[in-house]
Amino acid sequence: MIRVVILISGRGSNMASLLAAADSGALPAHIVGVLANRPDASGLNTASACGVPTAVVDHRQFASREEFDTAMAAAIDHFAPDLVVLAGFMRILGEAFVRHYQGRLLNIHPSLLPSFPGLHTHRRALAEGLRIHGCTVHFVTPDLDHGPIVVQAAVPVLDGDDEATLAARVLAQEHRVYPLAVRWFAEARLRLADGRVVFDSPQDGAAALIAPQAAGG
Ligand code: NHR
Ligand code: GAR
Repeated sequence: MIRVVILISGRGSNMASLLAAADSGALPAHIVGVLANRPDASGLNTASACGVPTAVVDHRQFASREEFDTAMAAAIDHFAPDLVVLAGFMRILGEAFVRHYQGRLLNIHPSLLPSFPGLHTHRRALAEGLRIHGCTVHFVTPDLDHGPIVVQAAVPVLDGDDEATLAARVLAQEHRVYPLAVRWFAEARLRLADGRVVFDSPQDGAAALIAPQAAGG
């Protein structure tokens, strides 16, 4: 089984979905550690309650981004992971860090990339009057939210949606696709080669999920 480290900044519901998948046997991976850049990240308590070791590397304790990145990488490498998973992790990572984990660093982003890289994606989707929104799992590259795409899930934007209702609809799909992507990686069906995503067995379109409720109306 591959060793996985999860990086969080807050609630950690995506982390919890991965822990649940690993616990149930649906995800053949050993989640060996959860790291946060904020001591108050509530997901740390969830991880501890599941018996997963945790650590905090508080970005405010470092004079520069590079020093934070170096300390975070040391804390990660202590767990000797095969895969590092960003799950609601809110610090931009530098080129040296990203290069160190090239091909074994995944992120989940709450938009259908390449639309809306960066922050406040649900607010921006509503402001643009989008009808279809969603989430993307991608390999992390130095170019923020522009790494090679692994899987996306789409949801409708409904009349009357606000940021909270739309975020919740997208989050439900995040909890489907992230365990799926990590499982493909764990089963060596997914890898990065020459900067491109390669599936070693055909995914039969499974890397494009349309939420069931999209069919209604
Ligand atoms: N780092 C690199 N190099 N490449 C990516 O693709 C990354 C990354 C680090 C994080 C997650 C990303 C997201 O999914 C991610 C992808 C934080 C910010 C941000 O602006 C933007 C995108 C993402 C994460 N962070 C502020 C910063 O100054 C801090 C914001 C805060 O603390 O609330 O780092 O959306
Ligand atoms: C998720 O929606 C995730 O996609 C998003 O934050 C939320 C974290 O929720 N990530 C980003 O915005 C990264 N900048 P969680 O902590 O409950 O998994």
